[in-house]
Amino acid sequence: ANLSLLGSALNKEDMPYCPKQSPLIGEFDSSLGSVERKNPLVVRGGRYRPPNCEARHRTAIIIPHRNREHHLKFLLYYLHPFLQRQQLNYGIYIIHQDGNYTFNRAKLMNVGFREAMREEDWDCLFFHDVDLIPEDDRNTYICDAHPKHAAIAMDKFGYKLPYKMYFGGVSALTPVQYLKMNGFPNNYWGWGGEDDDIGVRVSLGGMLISRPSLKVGRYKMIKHKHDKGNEVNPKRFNMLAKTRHTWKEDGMNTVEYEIVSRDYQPLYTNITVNIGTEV
Ligand code: BGN
Repeated sequence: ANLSLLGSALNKEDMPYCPKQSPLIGEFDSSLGSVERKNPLVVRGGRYRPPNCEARHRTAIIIPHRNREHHLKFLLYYLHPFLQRQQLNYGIYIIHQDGNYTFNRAKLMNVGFREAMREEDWDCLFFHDVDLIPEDDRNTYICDAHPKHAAIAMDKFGYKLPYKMYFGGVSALTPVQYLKMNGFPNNYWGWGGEDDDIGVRVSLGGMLISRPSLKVGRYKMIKHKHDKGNEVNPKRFNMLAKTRHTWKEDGMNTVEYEIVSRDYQPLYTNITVNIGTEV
């Protein structure tokens, strides 16, 4: 044993110096082409199923999006291998808001729900911000008995929940849970409040919030400036105060939109939608 130790020590000293310039620099490449090459089992539309076993879970990832291509590339770079390590049957949907009118995250989620369920009998939907990267493989992208808030520990909040009712960032619901709370609100235009409304709907629908542990539900947020076209919504306080009266009249049962295009990219299904404007 001593001899072999000695041998390996000698070997180490025998090794040549690494080149002055590492040839590996530049290998980190989050371009879509490179992510495609790294994930050869992902098929058209950003779909995957484990090659050697029948997946126990079918999860759709719904990502509302506009003008954040740079974030999207990073998310796909991390998310595809992450989901494959979890042996899921999954699909990634990017719901792209057409035009320049104020962004509406929650309504885009409603669109994503309907359009994804039209294609496949998903048993769980993950509603995912484009700028959040999961840090822990044990944060499994499957649904629970209650609506799940997955992004419990984000770096921008010091890896803690910012407040008890916080439901933003990444959440997961089964189709039954989603419809029980009439989906998400359609009339939060601009930044803020819609996630709190969704949190209130969970309890109005007679459900609880389930969460992973602080250790596991960790996310890194890609830093960015405030988006143009997603101005802070000054009506959010008033709207939030009325959720208990409005949730049954506004949600999945009233969502109206027009699909502009649907194309099956190698790494995701891209749905561009006209969701109209505030009335
Ligand atoms: C809250 C926002 C959320 C946002 C979190 C974290 C509101 C409603 C007014 C009570 N809620 O304050 O939408 O996700 O901060 O940034 O603005």
